[in-house]
Amino acid sequence: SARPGGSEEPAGPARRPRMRRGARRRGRGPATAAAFAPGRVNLVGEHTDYNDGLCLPFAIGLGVTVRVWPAADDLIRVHAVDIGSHDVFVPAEPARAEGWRSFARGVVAELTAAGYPIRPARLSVSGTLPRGAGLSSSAALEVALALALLAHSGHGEPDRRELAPLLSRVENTWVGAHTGLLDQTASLFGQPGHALRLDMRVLGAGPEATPDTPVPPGATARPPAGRAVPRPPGRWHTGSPGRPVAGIEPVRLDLGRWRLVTVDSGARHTNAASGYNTRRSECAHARELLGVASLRDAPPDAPGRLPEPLGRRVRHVLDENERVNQAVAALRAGDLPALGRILDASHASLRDLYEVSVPEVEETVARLTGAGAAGARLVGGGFGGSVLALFPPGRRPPADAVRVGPGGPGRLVRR
Ligand code: GAF
Repeated sequence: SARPGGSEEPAGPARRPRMRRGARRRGRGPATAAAFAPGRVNLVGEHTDYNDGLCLPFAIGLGVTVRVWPAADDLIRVHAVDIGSHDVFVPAEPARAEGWRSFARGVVAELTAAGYPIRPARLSVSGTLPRGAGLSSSAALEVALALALLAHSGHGEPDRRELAPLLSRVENTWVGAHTGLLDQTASLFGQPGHALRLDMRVLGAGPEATPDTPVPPGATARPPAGRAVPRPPGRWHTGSPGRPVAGIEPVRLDLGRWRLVTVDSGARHTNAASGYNTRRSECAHARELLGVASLRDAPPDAPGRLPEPLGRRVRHVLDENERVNQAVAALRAGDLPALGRILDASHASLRDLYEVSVPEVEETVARLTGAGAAGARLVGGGFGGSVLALFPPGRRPPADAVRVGPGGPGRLVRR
């Protein structure tokens, strides 16, 4: 979600979609690298990623662009163009910082710790994603930073399976949001024309890979050694369509004359400061009481064996995994009315069982349903952000709706 890190995070507002060309030219000469990374919409499968579960996101056309120039000194200087803010730090040892500054510092620190030292640089960050609107502006920022900085520092195309958990550690260790891998995976692996059915157990994004609880300052969280992640043989896939990746199943998203739109509820949120981390701890507590390593293994009668609210939380996770499979079946059958009903059911569950909705989101859902949406639900971590809605032919979405469709993955772009 467009989330952790707070209101200052440097992806630009949606209403100013154009990049500022001045930043590119301001006497700096050609950039040595530039990368674009998209935000995402999750069709269904919310709060399942950190429970070893299933998700169905697609990367969207809006995103974040990072440009890099050589430095004249030993420092990294970041210009967040859209908010007119700056940061300066030492690449070998970034100190902690608040708000949007934690992202670049965290990405540089985690890449360095993983064996990819980052050269001094001047960076500009700009974008088209609304911040804090549930469309994953944070992950887009992390992915664009990583791709641009790796290219600038001569490391070439990374193993993207390695990159997703690394960037999730930035959220966890530097930003303080104990998120899973949904957003980074969507931004790194998006495929035009497709949603991605993600099996987080195979991708290794479960409770072990991304910690439930705060990581001590200065420590770098590592996935446990020896965790078996099935990997396809051969050189790593760079996000180009058609290359198989274990745990990622592209599902054709053919909407015909139907439309998917998002509407910003106007309620800003950050995962670090919302109830997100509490939900995650509740799932950890439920696992403990049930004696299972992950909620993917929870038996169907598990909700009834737990005290509330844990029973409701687990009921949501189990049903939501099931809804991902139902949505895949509906898409394959071209049954868009069924997809609409699945969106509604997911929203009801997020509101009543997982309890992550807020009044502004409820008003937005009601407005979209009133306008004729076949289904509408909050998207991302909740506690604010955007609502996703599916409109049948002949029904007009409200004026503030933004049409969304599946785009490509984060990538190096022309400088
Ligand atoms: C946020 C998190 F970043 C994701 O990891 C995921 O948990 C999502 O909320 C809820 O599905 O976007």
